[in-house]
Amino acid sequence: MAGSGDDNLNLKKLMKNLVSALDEKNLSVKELFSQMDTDMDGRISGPELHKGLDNLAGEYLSPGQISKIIESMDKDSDNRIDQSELSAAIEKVR
Ligand SMILES: [Ca+2]
Ligand SMILES: [Ca+2]
Repeated sequence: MAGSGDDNLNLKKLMKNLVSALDEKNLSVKELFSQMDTDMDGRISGPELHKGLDNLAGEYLSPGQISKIIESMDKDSDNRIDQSELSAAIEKVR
């Protein structure tokens, strides 16, 4: 039994979709970051990521999936994605 349910996330595929959305819109990582960081505190929080992925890549994800993405990118474990963490994650799929 797999039983992984809704939170079973293909992160690699998701990141690829995000990167192709970026390329399509001709956005740099910096521009992506500032579009997602709506309160401009220099970090992307769960709700900001949720909204950003929905807007940019058309990916509507569950809170559990969002936490997994943050976990996978978050190198300094502050539960937020900063610009270098985002760009490292994007470089990995390019
Ligand atoms: Ca923010
Ligand atoms: Ca972080």
